[in-house]
Amino acid sequence: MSQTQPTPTAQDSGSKATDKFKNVQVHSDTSKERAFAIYKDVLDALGQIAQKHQVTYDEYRVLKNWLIQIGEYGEWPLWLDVFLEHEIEKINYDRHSYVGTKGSIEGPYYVPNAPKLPAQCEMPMRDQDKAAPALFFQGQVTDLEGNGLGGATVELWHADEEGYYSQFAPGIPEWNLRGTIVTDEEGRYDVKTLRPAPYQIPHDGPTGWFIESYGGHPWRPAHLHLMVKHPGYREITTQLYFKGGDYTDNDVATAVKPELILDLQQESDGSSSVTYNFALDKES
Ligand code: MBD
Ligand code: FE
Repeated sequence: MSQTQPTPTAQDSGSKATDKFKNVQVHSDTSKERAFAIYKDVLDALGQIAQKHQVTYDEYRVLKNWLIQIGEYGEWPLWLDVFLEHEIEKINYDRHSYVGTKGSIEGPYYVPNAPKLPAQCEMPMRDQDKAAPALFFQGQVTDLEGNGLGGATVELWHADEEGYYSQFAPGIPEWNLRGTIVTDEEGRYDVKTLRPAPYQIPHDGPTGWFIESYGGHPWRPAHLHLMVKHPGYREITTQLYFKGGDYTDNDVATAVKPELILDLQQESDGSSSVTYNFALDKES
């Protein structure tokens, strides 16, 4: 018998993402001059947009209401990471001359300090997750010359076969499909997980109303989230996608890069396997 779980809602996942974010200390040493310059440009741009489109009072009140709702639903982490984070990621990548593995957005559902797993491992999962098609994901973390980085950590997190992330939907074990894989002496890892499905961002709240209002869709392509770290090297936050998968060329979050698309080898038993290596730039 399957157990009845409370249905996950946008409000539920949103407020969890907001609560988690509020627990992180955030700080920026932005000068007053720089803050003023940015605020002024934001306000000027908003004013110009209002002028250009001759925004009505009804539209202004709808905007005000929507801003209030997105806060009350806790959906600022969701909306910002879906619609703005990719620009911030690009700016901060292009500012350097990185040549290692490409990054992508973190999204709202990262949780630090996932339990450590050995280089060869299976992701923590429930029996129902084991019924989904398995994905054997292996590779090596190296420096730019290809030398293996032993003891590097590969934090992996992704949605289950129903599209839910542990700690952001009810009834899922805390660290389900989350782990910190520690590479072996040669920097290698070899992990068994499940192949995630295309993912609908929560769309029964204000982020969904926003998308509906312009006739868009709330889908992201199936993806794995990763954070790769080794002392002395640039940390990489990235995502991996699947060649030929739905929405790979039409991601609501605009976070797909060609270098991050996996070409899976399909096995006869329905499982698939792939090798992906991470090359880390030296910390500058
Ligand atoms: C996700 O899983 C995600 O990766 C992003 C960027 C936004 C919402 C949900
Ligand atoms: Fe995600």
